[in-house]
Amino acid sequence: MTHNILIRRFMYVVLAILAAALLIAAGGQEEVEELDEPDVVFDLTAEGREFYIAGEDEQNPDLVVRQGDVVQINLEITGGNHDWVVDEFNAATEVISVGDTDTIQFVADESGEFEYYCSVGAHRAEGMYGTLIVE
Ligand SMILES: [Cu+2]
Repeated sequence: MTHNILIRRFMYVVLAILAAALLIAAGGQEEVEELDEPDVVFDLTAEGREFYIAGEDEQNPDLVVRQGDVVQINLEITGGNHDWVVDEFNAATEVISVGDTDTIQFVADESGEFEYYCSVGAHRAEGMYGTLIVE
């Protein structure tokens, strides 16, 4: 009897240690996603087949940055489901819905003109793209 109780207590201790280790591992992974200090930030909204710089009227505006910039995109969806993607920099937000936001960062380490677009459905073919200019 006493022997069984000891084994049971031992198992509880082992389980508690495993649970603590899992919590620590999970916490460590979240820290990896911490953001750098950006050189340039764009607050974008998306609805219909257009991106906008928040508060401005121009549809799918040129986004201009300097080579080497840490670029931060804060995307807010104001209609439909969309994401924001630039293939050449492996930059892509999640596909998100009305009222949701997602933030990504990437380093614009190559100069030139690159297409940013929405990868949802046929949005890109229907005109939901613009130009990221890296000077
Ligand atoms: Cu879209």
